Amino acid sequence: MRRVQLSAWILLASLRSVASTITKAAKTVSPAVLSATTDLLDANHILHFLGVVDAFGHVSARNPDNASEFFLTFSLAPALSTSTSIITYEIDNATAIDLTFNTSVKGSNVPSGFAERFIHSQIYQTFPDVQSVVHSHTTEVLPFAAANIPLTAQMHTAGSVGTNGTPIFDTGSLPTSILPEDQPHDMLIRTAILGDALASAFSNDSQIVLMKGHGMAVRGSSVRDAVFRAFYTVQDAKVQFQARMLGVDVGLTPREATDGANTTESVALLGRAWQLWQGQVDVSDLYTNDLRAPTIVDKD
Ligand SMILES: *[C@@H]1O[C@H](CO)[C@@H](O)[C@H](O)[C@H]1NC(C)=O
Ligand SMILES: *[C@@H]1O[C@H](CO)[C@@H](O)[C@H](O)[C@H]1NC(C)=O
Ligand SMILES: *[C@@H]1O[C@H](CO)[C@@H](O)[C@H](O)[C@H]1NC(C)=O
Ligand SMILES: *[C@@H]1O[C@H](CO)[C@@H](O)[C@H](O)[C@H]1NC(C)=O
Ligand SMILES: CC(=O)N[C@H]1CO[C@H](CO)[C@@H](O)[C@@H]1O
Repeated sequence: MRRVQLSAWILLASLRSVASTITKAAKTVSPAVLSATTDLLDANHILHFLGVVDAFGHVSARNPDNASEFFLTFSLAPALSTSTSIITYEIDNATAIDLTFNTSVKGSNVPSGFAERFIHSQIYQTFPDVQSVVHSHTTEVLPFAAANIPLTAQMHTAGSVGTNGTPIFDTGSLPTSILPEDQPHDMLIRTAILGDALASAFSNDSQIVLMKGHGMAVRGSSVRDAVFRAFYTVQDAKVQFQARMLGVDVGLTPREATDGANTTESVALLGRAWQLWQGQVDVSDLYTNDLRAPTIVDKD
């Protein structure tokens, strides 16, 4: 009885503190920005929970109120991000404007960003329809780029992988006009010019580009969509690898891939996945989304 009272009290106190933080944060941005940044924090945590990112990798969202800007955390492990980590960037040359939830911190006072923020800026610049971008180093996709075997859609949840084969981007084959000799050859996308080269590797058939020796870049029509595509690209790589071991590499037809993506990336099915993933990150103390209340409350 005493324990029940105590834990109910702790629950109430923590809900109250989450609620007061949410109210404070909500007042400083529009409802559309609050919704996008809430999903962005969840995306950071969910991609880690699902093993798509580790200490490295990142996810961003285009500003729904201003298509010339995007949101991306400063340089830290995605699992550890909170609202105070989010920076508003100008797409033009991935320039930091301010901290999204404390706009008094501006320009050079903003904590330093990811060296590879140009992956995000240049994909947004090249594709006006893209609302979210994921970059990860997920090991399951790496053998395909190494072996020069493109991924193809193997299942309906991975229709966005496409059927012509994902493009494979290789910084090793870029001319010196794009990657000069005096810049690091560490495969990182450190400049807008390199970001443009990566963005131009995308094909109309696939939402994914494999990055040789490095990872992948994923485009999405929303934050939830980009997370869904990134996770199922990794699942697809596992299935394709195993299918090859069985001596086949059949995959879906173009019609099956297109219709499969249309069905599984619908708001209803994305919502079902998102609800599960939110519940999973909510029961781990590692992740804090201070922009929303927890989905699962203690039944004690
Ligand atoms: C949209 O963002 C750009 C880049 O930060 C900025 O120059 C412009 O003033 C913004 N537009 C509005 C209407 O706030
Ligand atoms: C773009 O940003 C980079 C790094 O932030 C900076 O070194 C470079 O001078 C900028 N380029 C332009 C054209 O503003
Ligand atoms: C915003 O940042 C400034 C400078 O770091 C700090 O003094 C202030 O307390 C912050 N405001 C909020 C609401 O966190
Ligand atoms: C896509 O799915 C929606 C339902 O989510 C359906 O109404 C629509 O006809 C589908 N479009 C295509 C091209 O299959
Ligand atoms: C790479 C890519 O996605 N290219 C184009 C695909 O087709 C549309 C038009 O339907 C273009 O806007 C894209 O840029």
